[in-house]
Amino acid sequence: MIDLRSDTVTKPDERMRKAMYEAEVGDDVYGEDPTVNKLEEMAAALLGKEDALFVTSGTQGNQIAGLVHCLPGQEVIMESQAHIFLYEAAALSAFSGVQIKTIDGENGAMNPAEVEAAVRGEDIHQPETGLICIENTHNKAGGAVVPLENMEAIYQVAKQNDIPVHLDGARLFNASVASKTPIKEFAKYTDSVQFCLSKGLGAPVGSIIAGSSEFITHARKWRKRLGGGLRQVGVLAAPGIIALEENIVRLQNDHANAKHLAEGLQAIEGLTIKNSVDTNIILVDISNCGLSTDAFVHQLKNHDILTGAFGPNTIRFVTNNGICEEDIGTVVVKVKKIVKA
Ligand code: TLP
Repeated sequence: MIDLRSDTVTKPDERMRKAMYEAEVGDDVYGEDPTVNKLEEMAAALLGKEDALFVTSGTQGNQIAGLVHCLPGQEVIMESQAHIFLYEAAALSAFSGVQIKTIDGENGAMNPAEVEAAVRGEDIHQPETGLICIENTHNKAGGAVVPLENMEAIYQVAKQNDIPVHLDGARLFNASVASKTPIKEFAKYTDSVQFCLSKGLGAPVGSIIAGSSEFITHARKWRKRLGGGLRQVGVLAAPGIIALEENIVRLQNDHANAKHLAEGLQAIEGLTIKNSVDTNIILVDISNCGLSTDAFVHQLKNHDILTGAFGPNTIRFVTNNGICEEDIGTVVVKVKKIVKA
């Protein structure tokens, strides 16, 4: 199987499994797991934040950020296709008790002037704006890199209005590698950051959230409340350390493979590439190829290729650690075959 459904599907390689086996562990709820502590220190240093926390998933990281930053009855501003809005089962409303105000972005980037206009004023009828969320890279915009200048401008709006900014950086390292910008630069325009170890970086489990020491103290408490205090969890942090030490640079292979795949698919009559393919995600419009999204996904599966529907007439292909250059050629040949049939 060539699995292009997501970059979440990668399996830990031998180095990671060895590191898991050999990991020194302790009770992380007491702060005594040396492997977790090392991972958190590494992540905080990479992001230029005071402290960091290992959490179970990207969703948990984003939700903890909401819980720390917001009070029930507040409103959170984010882009209308944000993962937190579309794919986290309304967790922000369920846990933090907030409502979400969406802004349509361009390639995942919100216009700072529109963000400013969306900030609530002093009116008894209105909620307070409790948080602004940015997503980088932006999944629904096809792994688009939200430009640093855009993040800076939104951060300025936020600071002028005394509102914290959270970055859903599930794929922040893809943004960093693609734009040749140190991850710290992106983190500079945020009060909290979440990034995933278990996507392109190839670890089997986990995310990091980072911010000020005070933010992480509160985040640690919320993680415990949510049942995310995981005892001898160094066995899961160990592959995260390998991910940060060895797997960041290799994201450029995923990006190159995505570019090649997009070129190959674009040349097939009936298919249109919808996004600029900045990183590892390709969105393909199949409305002119005579197949429904379900039929397209199903037929590719019959040819040992896994993809996913990602909106009306749209198929998402995500390159990842398990995909090599040769696979790209195979996929193009097989897609051509089913589209022509
Ligand atoms: N994204 C998954 C699905 O949930 C759609 C994927 O296959 O792309 N933020 C962003 C931007 C994400 O893309 C994801 C996962 C998350 C947060 C949540 O991470 P996890 O799955 O670790 O909870």
